[in-house]
Amino acid sequence: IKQKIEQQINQIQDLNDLQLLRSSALGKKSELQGLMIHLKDLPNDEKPMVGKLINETKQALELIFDERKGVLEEKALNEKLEKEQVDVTLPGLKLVTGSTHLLTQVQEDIEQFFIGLGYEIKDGPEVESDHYNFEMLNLEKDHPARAMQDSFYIDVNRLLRTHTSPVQARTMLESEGKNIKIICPGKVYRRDDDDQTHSHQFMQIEGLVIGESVSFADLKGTLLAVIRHFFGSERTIRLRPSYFPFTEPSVEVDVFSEDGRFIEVLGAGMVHPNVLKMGGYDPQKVQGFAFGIGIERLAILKYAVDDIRQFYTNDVRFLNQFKGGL
Ligand code: FA5
Repeated sequence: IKQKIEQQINQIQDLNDLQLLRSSALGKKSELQGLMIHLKDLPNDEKPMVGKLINETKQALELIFDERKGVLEEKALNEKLEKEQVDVTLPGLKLVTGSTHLLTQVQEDIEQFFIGLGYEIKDGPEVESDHYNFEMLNLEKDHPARAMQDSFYIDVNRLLRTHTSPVQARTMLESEGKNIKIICPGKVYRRDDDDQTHSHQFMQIEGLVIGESVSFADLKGTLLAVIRHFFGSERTIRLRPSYFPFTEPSVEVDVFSEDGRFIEVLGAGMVHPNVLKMGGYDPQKVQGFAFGIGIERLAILKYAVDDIRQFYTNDVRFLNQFKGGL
């Protein structure tokens, strides 16, 4: 019996098969166990000897099973190691990662600048009411200046906001007469014809400061500081008088481009007394300044981008140039 089983053991190549053989060779229904049962039929003087022989055979087989198990386990481990071997000299796969869009980088840079000056960041709805987008900013229904910002209306009273300035009105009402120092970045929409510097959808960063003795000099200093921060002190810039119904006086800032012309980057001014009043502030007691910066225009001027549409066409060859951050 021992020889027969030993032969079978040595032929087995698989750990599962070995386990099966072990139960059939040594288990309850095995030949050896059958002999044990028949022990009682033997003459008394033969019983101890035969019993001993059966037990010794069992023990010897256990050992052989264990040994074979060890051999097979080692073989399995080696095969596994062989299969999982890593060739560190193979060329790697190139991982293509995304990155922050240039416009977001510019937005975050300007945000950080204003956070450093103690401004809070606000948010406002892109679908806005006519009331906030125009009326609260001193542009009644038939005001001719509404034509300055041709709009996408959704119904009679709602439109895609044409600028981030409605957030001024919302913040004033929320603040209930307290001092204000906020910026609000976001998307805006206009029925402008797309060209190199105009898009029907673009981004602005609104700013609003209200408090006692806020002056035009503060506005000028703030605008100069943010423009110098972004473009450096070498860049030629121009402050030019302008007109907005919600500020008086009003100005615009132009930055000199690489191709030799001034491009307008922002509108600003001292908050109009009517706007302060509608927002719940007394123009006799407090003053305010506000500005609206075009984010695309900043990026165009700093990186000599030749066409605003480059920002929206998602050509990775364009986007990859700005992967490393500002
Ligand atoms: C306004 O939108 C005013 N709300 C700005 C303002 C805020 C004035 C607070 C006073 C106080 P304007 O239409 O000029 O103004 O737009 C502001 C800036 O947005 C422009 O200087 C320009 O940088 C950018 N901009 C305007 N139209 C477009 C366009 N179609 N495509 C890309 N950028 C634009």
